[in-house]
Amino acid sequence: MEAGGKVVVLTGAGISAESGVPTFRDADGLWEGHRVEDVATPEAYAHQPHVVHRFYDARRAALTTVEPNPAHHALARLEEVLGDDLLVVTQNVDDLHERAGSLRVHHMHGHLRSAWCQSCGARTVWHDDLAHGPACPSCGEPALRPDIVWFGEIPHGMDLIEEALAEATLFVSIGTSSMVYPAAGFVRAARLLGARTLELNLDRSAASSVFDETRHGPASLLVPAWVEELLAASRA
Ligand code: BV8
Repeated sequence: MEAGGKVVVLTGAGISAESGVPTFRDADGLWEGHRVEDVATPEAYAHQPHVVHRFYDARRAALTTVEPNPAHHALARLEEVLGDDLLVVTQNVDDLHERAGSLRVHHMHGHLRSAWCQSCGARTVWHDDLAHGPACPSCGEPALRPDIVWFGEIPHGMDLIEEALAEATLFVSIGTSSMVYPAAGFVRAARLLGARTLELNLDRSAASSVFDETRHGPASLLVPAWVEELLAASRA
């Protein structure tokens, strides 16, 4: 990567897999025993809020049992050097990038540790359960839902992401099956806009053929190696 280039990194569930956070599709289509459409859509929440809340309450509680892995730490190290020239766009709703020290992280699909009030719109940092209908700290209404972008809902910050892709000289996708849009389309946009593209994933994804380069292996090995390679090149 030439000096002064901007890097956009897209991460998916695969970067957190070695931390013990289950991925979506490695469990043959069932996700923690649920079909995605039964727990990750506004319709599911409208029809069976308790099932959806229990699904997210369990995942939010599980965050206390997992730690960032070397892949998260490597990206935080990269940010220490690149600063504003690095943006991590994550599809993940865990907080492992932040707990590894990354500051420039954009959660396009929301956060497990945030509650979104459907009465006043306030978003509140939230570590506990929501199924019992706690009052919104801002308006007092028992109208808190998981602050998650479900299927059929619009991801956060699409203009911010498109702007970052337009400025990127390098786009790196880590640990995603590239099955869900619009995230799965970012590599095509990045290529069209002139960036080099690299995929780091355990195995082939739906978009592997679109990347300039694809490396297969566990993120905890591939990501630190790639970061060291990039930093060595920028020092040369
Ligand atoms: C939208 C939050 C409009 C939930 C998530 C028909 C065709 C095409 C598209 C559509 C269609 N019908 C509907 C759509 C749109 C739909 C979509 O794409 N559906 C898919 C299923 C076809 N998308 C939407 O609805 C989105 N909204 O389109 O709005 C719009 C858009 C733009 C502008 C205006 C309007 C909203 C989608 C968001 C849904 N929410 N997450 C929650 O977490 O509870 S999606 C969820 O699944 C993730 O966030 C992620 O985005 C997605 C895919 O998951 P991955 O992260 O890739 O994980 P996965 O398990 O699939 O893969 C893991 C990978 O890691 C594997 O490749 C594996 O090999 C690898 N791996 C495993 N271990 C390791 C590893 N790699 C490295 N190391 C390891 N150790």
